[in-house]
Amino acid sequence: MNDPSILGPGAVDPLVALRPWEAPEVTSWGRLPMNAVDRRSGVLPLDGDWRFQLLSAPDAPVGGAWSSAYVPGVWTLQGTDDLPQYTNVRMPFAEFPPHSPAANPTGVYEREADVPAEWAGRRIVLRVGAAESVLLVHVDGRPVGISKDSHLAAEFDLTGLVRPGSPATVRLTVVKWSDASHIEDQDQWWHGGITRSVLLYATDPLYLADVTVRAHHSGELRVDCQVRSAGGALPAGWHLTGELDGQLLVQDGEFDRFNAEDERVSDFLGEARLQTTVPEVRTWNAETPELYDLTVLLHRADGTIADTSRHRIGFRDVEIAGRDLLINGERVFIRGVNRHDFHPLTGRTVSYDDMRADLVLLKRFGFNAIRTAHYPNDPALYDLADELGFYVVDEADIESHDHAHEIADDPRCLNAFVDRVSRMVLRDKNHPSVIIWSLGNESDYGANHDAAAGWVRRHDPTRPLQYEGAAKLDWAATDDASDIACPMYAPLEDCVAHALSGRQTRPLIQCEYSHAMGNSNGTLADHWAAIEATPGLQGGFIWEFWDHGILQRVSDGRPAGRAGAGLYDNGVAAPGYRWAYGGDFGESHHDGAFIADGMVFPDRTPKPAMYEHREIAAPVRIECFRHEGIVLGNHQHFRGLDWLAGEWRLDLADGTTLTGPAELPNLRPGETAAVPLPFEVPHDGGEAWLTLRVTVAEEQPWAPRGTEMCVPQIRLRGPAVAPDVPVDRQVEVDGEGLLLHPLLTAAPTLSLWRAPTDNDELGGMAGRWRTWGLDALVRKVVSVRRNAGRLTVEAEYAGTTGVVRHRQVLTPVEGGVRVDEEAELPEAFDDVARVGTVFETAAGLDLLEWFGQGPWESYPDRSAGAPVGHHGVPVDELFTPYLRPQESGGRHGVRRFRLSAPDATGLWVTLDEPRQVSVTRYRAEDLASARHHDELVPRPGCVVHIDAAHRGLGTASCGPDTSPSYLVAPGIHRWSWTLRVL
Ligand code: IPT
Repeated sequence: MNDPSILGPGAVDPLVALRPWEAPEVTSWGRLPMNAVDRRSGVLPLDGDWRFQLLSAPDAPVGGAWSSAYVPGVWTLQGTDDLPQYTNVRMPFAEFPPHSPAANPTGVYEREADVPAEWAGRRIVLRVGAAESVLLVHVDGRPVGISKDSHLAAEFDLTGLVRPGSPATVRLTVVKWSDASHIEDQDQWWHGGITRSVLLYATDPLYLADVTVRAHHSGELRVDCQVRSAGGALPAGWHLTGELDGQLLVQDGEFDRFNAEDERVSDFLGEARLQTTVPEVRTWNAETPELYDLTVLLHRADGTIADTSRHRIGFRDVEIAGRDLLINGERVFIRGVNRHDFHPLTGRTVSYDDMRADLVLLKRFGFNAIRTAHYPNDPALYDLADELGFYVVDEADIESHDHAHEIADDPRCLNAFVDRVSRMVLRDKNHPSVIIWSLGNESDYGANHDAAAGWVRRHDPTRPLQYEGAAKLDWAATDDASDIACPMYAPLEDCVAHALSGRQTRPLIQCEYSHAMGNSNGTLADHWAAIEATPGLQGGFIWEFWDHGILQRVSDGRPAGRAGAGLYDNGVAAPGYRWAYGGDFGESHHDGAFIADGMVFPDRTPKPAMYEHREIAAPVRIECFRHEGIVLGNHQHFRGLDWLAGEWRLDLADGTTLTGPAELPNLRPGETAAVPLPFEVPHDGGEAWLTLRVTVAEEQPWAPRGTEMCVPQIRLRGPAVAPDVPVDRQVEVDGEGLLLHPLLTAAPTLSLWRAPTDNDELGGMAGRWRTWGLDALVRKVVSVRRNAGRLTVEAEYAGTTGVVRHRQVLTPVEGGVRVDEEAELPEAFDDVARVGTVFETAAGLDLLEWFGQGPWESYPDRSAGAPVGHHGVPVDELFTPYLRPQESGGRHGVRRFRLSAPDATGLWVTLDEPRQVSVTRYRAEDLASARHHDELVPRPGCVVHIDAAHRGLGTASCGPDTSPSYLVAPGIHRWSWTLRVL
């Protein structure tokens, strides 16, 4: 980056000469200390188009040809040839730490900043919101500073370097690969650029240097304010005041001076306190996030204001008592999710509105906690978490996954560890939402962690600290860098056993669990049943919120970037576009679709697993049905039920639905009460289900009135059996014993396979199925026997390592044909995807109506969120467009269904008992052979699966498989169904 135009001929740039990209000891140079003073007003924003050039290496010469790049943004999504790359654990380059590759894309950003004339005499500061991974700063050709730590801001004092009233040339050089990349080895896309806003601000030379708020749920408030003077003593009469929701706070005592009281020391660093006790304080918690406005004012002797910092604060306490994590003395459940800063068009640059939309969605789906995986998130995220109500585990930007062992104990990285953790704490300490600090992710455990832990425990004793890498060595240890046992993907049985062992010493809250890759999150409800029933277990953080698909043009493989706005809907990219995952940008070194493992699609459309979570987190639940009525319970920690409204719905098997208003009793948290039903339950009508539809009654900052919060349900009556009446008619079959039917284009045959889910593939099941030949069973008819109107077809389905005997008995019944089936699986097929029937229908049957669980997709081990009822969904909307096509669209517990054309013709199927059913436009092999959704060609008719048994989904792509009760056993399976024409 030797640039004679600004440095003079032959000059060597000292920032480049230092080669800071291969110097782990150098975490910064010239960078100001991190602090929590609010600098949102009176700033000069420098966002927008900057002159830009991409060098091949940080020491390559800067040329004369400039293009432009938008700030904030990553250049990898802005038309350069340096494209995004996805790797998980392994580094994208071969060099060992602290080295980086010689080919090292380096972005040079430059623009003029018009420093306001009225800033004369003031202290002028440049803030770069975030840059990855090394930032070099020059102003008017002069070196100003260096910063690493890609997800926190870097500030530099430009006073004396720039002239108010004149433009200054700001150059920001961003080196993509460095020693720091080795400790930013998170499971996400690699990008390069400036990802958060750049601005200038000015202060009085005597200014607020930091503000530390301690607000307890007792109402006690202490605000410690540091004041610094950049070149003078504190003049007499200068003082602090504060305002708390309009109430005046006055400075308590004199300034404590931190630096020498020696006349030769010309600057001043001191601290003073504001304090008060708020009577009848409204405390902060994630359910009722009460905030107070606090303004800290630094006054000159004449009372004029020299500096101001505004905060929204919450009165709350976090403590660990025994093995319980308490918020304001309450043991709360942590219903968390891991969230990255992500956007499908702009990468790691996220807008305030996008972050707000993330959090609003999470609130509506019952989440109350976020782990900022795996770095400090955009500052606005914490403001939103304070306001909307989330418990935040704030995580430092440290993940050295590929070289974890060397780095955790490498003294050259000691500074980086302490720097990254302490800067996060200094920035975020005043947020009531932040309840736990995290030392980072997947970085082994070494002395560098203990150093950082020591710093945090000294600086902020008001919050616990967690680090998975420390606690995993012994969940019961009491002397490591973690106050919480926070495993990842631990088997549920191990968590329960630990809690029951008598050895537990600290809360157990999984930092990652229930890996949401593709069609996943099996057994989530079982987890929560155990968590709620087991003292010592308090919840966890689902991995993760986002599918990080980048919107990509299919024609040339380029990222759509900001021009892609609006080119997606309902989780699906517009024609000509797709959601890119690892490998789609031509990378030879990548980890494929492992980047698509979220609860929402890249456009934030919720996946069906979100509804599962919503129900598991239901604030109000039906406990049981007793003579006196339905017993309801309040499952919140702090709130009554007054903000909610309810409506009863009764679904009878005969299709009758009754509704009526529900009076929700104003229960305190943990209370239950019986409530009457507004209608009589009819005495007959077979199966009967009662559902309470709970909605928001009082508008919430995150939900308008009427937003559905949960649909708890209870079965009031079991099914009544209505036998089919055999009739005297013939059933038609072809020469192979396959049913002939005018509406079926493929006759019902046996199916044991599904398009492998990501869990099936990565958990090894799909490989076994292929070895067994389940994806290409060869059917051979053995016998066709007719007995009166009834036809018995015996067949064998041969895989490569076993044969399945199958019998179909076809009986003409009133209105149609009854199909009784039996399949006998050899012992060798001890874990198949499904045992059931598949057939295909003629085109035109586009609406599915069913009585069973819905309306969302559900599977045997993920069916808590889909209530039983009468549902209707167009066939095209039944399918969930997981980024890598796979088994999708299933509905659990289906008792009967109709598949009809707009003129109401079609077919009608009743099942012997609640079964797993799917109706899509795709055969399993169509799905299994596609890499992306846009490659799928919908069939005109429907592919219908009716399963006697369907394997659970589990989470084996990263973590435990489904539990044994959701596996499909070998041996004999029987099922029957009746097909009628409408
Ligand atoms: C774990 C990581 O912490 C997380 O970043 C993500 O990679 C997740 O798994 C899987 O998607 S690490 C894993 C090897 C246990």
